[in-house]
Amino acid sequence: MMMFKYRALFGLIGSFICALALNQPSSTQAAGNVHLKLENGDLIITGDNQDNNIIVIQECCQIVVVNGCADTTVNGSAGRVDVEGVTRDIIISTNEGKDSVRVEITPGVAVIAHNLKINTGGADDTVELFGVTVRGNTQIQTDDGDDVILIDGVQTPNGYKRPDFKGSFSVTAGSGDDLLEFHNAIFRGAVDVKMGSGIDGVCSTEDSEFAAPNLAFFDGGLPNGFPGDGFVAPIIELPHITNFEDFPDDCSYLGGRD
Ligand SMILES: [Ca+2]
Ligand SMILES: [Ca+2]
Ligand SMILES: [Ca+2]
Ligand SMILES: [Ca+2]
Repeated sequence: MMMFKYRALFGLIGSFICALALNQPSSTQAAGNVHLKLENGDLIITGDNQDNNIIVIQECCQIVVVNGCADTTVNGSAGRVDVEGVTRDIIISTNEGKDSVRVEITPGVAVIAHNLKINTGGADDTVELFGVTVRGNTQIQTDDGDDVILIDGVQTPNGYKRPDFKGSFSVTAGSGDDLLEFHNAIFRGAVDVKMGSGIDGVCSTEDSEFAAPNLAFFDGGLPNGFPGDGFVAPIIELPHITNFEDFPDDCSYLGGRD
């Protein structure tokens, strides 16, 4: 149940409201600094070893906005920085600390131009992708810690906007009890999800589309005994779902969470 409540609270786009990271105790303040660099059309966003909390918004054309949330600064200052000339990848590395990264786009006018790469490093991190369209490949890596990856569509003034991954899509969740929850997404290329060690969960409610189901791989990883990794409502036609032992009805039982 927690996941559904969470989505209802934060599934709004363009609000510039900074989310509290799901994994962080409410007493913990996000902090630290992220540094931005534009290199050959790639926007490179690099966090430090503190708990970074950012929202990255692909706006019209070649503009990407990076918002620092809570006490996280961007290039040393509070608030937002607009980067112009992002013609290729968005590459986010937040390093150690309990990081929270949300990526959105401005519906109707914006597409992430090329690849989206996110690496949140060790500790318990949260990654959210809301209503994004990625023209290239999407790579999410969360390393150690109990990480949460949430992907969903958003309501916009022009209707519902689904996440749309036009290239390949991969998740490497690493050790720890991780959760990947995705809804209403369109996966047009290969999908490679590796949840790693720990009691992990994958939650989908059969509302996503896979254009190439034979190229979609979901691997729960270790452990192989009870209770094992869980997958809620795996889409019937996906033939490559391995190392999942538990198929509960409700996402709230996944990822070692109650
Ligand atoms: Ca960090
Ligand atoms: Ca992590
Ligand atoms: Ca794991
Ligand atoms: Ca596992």
